[in-house]
Amino acid sequence: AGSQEDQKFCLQEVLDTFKLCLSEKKDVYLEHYVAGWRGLVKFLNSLGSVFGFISKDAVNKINILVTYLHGENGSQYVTVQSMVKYELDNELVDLTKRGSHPESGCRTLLRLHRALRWLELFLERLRTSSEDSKTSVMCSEAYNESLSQHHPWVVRKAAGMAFCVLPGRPAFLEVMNVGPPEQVVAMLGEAVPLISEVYQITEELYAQQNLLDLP
Ligand code: 1PZ
Repeated sequence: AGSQEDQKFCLQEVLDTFKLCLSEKKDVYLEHYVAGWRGLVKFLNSLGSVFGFISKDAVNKINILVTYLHGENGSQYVTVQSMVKYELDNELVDLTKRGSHPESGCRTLLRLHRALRWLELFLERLRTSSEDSKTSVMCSEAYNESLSQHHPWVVRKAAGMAFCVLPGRPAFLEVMNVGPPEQVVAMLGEAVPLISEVYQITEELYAQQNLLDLP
């Protein structure tokens, strides 16, 4: 029963984990990347059970990556860069169609990576929006500009329905547990560039290795 408190989302926490993501050489630590996602899932769950099908998929992908990270080859999974190199060198990735490695770290992370772009676009809209803006509109605009391109019609339809029940902007900012709206906006001003940097670094790595369309 006490788990409700433990589950409480705090934007600061997510911001902190994304800050920890980048090494000095700008490698992305998988441990913190995954922790950032865990925080986001907590937030999603606090918005209600309509989002269950989304958070379930995210949790499933987080768990796949954590299993690699804590597995016998865990040392190869410390950063996204080392994961990509290890999996490619050892032919552990299905490159063109699904085969013997349907749950590679590379393809699993790619799904979260695409969702991170949605998050960046959405949070930037939220940050710059006026008090009476609709979160559902910001959310679906961000989705249509990013993640939706990778989703089949049924998923787009279900996502669109879920967006409709998002709380209004004031309630939404409240759930972030940061304080008054101005403070949330300030924190978003810090969070969005960080998320964007992590996204860009991963995007460039995947582009270089031709991994952006992994099945
Ligand atoms: C605040 C409102 C939250 C809206 C979240 C917007 C994203 C909508 C995504 C809908 C995903 C639906 C369920 C899963 C679909 C999967 O098919 C795909 C592809 O994976 P594959 O089938 O190839 O294994 N999964 C994804 O695209 C990953 C989606 C992760 C979404 C995480 C959202 C976290 C939200 C944080 C909120 C602040």
